[in-house]
Amino acid sequence: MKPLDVAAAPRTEVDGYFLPDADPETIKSFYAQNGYLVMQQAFDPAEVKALCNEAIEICRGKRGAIKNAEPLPEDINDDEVLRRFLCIHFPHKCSDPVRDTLFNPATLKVLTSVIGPNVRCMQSMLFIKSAGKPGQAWHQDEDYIPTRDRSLTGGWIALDNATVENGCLWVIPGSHRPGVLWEQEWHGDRRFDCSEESVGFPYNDDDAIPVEVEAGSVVFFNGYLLHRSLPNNAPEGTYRRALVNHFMSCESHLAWGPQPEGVTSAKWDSRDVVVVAGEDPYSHRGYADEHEVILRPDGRSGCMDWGTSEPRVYKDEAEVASPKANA
Ligand SMILES: O=C(O)CCC(=O)C(=O)O
Repeated sequence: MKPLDVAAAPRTEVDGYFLPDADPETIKSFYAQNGYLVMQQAFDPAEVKALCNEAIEICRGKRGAIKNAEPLPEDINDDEVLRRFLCIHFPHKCSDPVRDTLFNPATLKVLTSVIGPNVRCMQSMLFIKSAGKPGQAWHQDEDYIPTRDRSLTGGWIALDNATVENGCLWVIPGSHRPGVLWEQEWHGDRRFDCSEESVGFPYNDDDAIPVEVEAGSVVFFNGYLLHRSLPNNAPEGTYRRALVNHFMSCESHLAWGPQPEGVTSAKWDSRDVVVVAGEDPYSHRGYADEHEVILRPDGRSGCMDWGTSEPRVYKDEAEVASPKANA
């Protein structure tokens, strides 16, 4: 694929790149086959700028405390603030401008085409990824957010032009189709953050394509699609910011988050959700507030296994600890 030429954006000739007036059936059919698509110009430059400014307010704690974030000195500038954060989960729960992105018209058009008329959001993630920050190894989002009907869909809003150099998303087109959740293991690779890596799948890096996009585009991807991002190797002082919202059908249960006591897995349905389109057949169950706005570890101060809390060691740390064993 030709590298992103920002001056020539939007892309009109490249498969999988659409504009908001696209035919919903064409969107649906490309997505069913490939497991991803790009909706260009979903957000205009003023909206993108406002979201970047809001990201600073969130990081500064102006929208409420961020769990696991260290207190910030009062006198540091915006760049110093942003460089301290890689990814904040659930910003839609503290910020109205972030929550408003869930209702973006171009986004709803794609979601109702690829999921169905009734759609809810359960998660958002604000990636800052300043120069030098790691990416996330190969994974499938349903590893983390299990839907019953495989309707999980990420909507990755580019807040900067996302390029190979600054760590755009990479996807393996069609890798969602087998419907298999591949095993995951610790990678020990400094290019990536603390999340585990999917292994044992029948594709290799040559099957992957970079999804370079202009700021304001949204990359949509299926919860079974293998995807990853590499570190931001662009010059110091630059960012690859993205706001990712996760959606699913309202019909599916969502066994995610803290399992309520006395509720079987079959009946477990997290109600910490926002209905963004259509109707929720379970609205009589009410809605909850379970998840906190939280900073995700980026690996700088170590990683641990989310299940066992055992420490995870990067390969270079292991080499320092036992240089002879690795000689
Ligand atoms: O933006 C990134 O670097 C990774 C995002 C991602 O993998 C995801 O949203 O699932």
